Amino acid sequence: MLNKIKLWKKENNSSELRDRIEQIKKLPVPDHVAIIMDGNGRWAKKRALPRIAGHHEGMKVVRKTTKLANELGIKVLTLYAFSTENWKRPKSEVDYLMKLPEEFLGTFLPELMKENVQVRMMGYREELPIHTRRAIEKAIEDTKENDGLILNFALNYGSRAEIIDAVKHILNDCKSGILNEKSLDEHSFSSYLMTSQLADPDLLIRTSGEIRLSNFMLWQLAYTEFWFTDILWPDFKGEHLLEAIEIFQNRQRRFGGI
Ligand code: V0D
Repeated sequence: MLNKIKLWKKENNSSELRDRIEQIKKLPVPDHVAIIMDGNGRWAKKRALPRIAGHHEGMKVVRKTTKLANELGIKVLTLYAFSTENWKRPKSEVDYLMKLPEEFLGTFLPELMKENVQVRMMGYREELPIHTRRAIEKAIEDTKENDGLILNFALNYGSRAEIIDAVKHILNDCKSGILNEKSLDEHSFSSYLMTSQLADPDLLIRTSGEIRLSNFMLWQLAYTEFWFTDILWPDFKGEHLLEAIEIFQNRQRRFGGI
């Protein structure tokens, strides 16, 4: 009996979610959603589990979020998985984190292929362990012809370093005559960033209650709508993504109405 009620509840919830998805799809959906996936360590601590248990649970949420984003017609999902600051964490935690891309892709790459998802990465690849880098580069190669959602992992990424590198590259191109100083503007500057082929994010989500950017996409977020939530990343569910998008759509509507 209890099982029957649970099953009914589950089906009822998912049909409720489907209705909500259909409503959302009637209005413009953000093309590019970026997420700072914070709160994995805190989620684990609350349950007296090691931090890595939170990271592992967070990985499963990446899969579900990707699936829903694809279903909603979002074109790009950028996920902040590892910052250039995260190397300061205990070596054992970093070693575990660096195994997650392989585990994720080992489990979900066939599913991503079936869903036509294209995997990309932005960040400093050279500093990643070779096993991590190989797994990611294989996934990028295997999915490069897919024309559905772009799943863009920010991994060993830092925005200030990205901007400095762009400036250095620009100075070099000016010196060698590839670029004319007078033609440098916001548009041409953007083409030197790691996001050169991507539109700027329309919506930024940060979980776990911190209200800051933490060196994430400083240039690209200039006009982005922000949505912050206290929900910890491993607890982030489809309903939360839908809530963020509904709020985004309401803000757009008010903005358009003026
Ligand atoms: C831990 C929450 C998927 C944030 C999500 C190395 C912290 C789970 C990936 C992943 C991490 C990265 C690249 C790729 C495929 C999957 C991932 C890291 C951390 C940092 F091509 N989850 N995930 N990478 N966590």
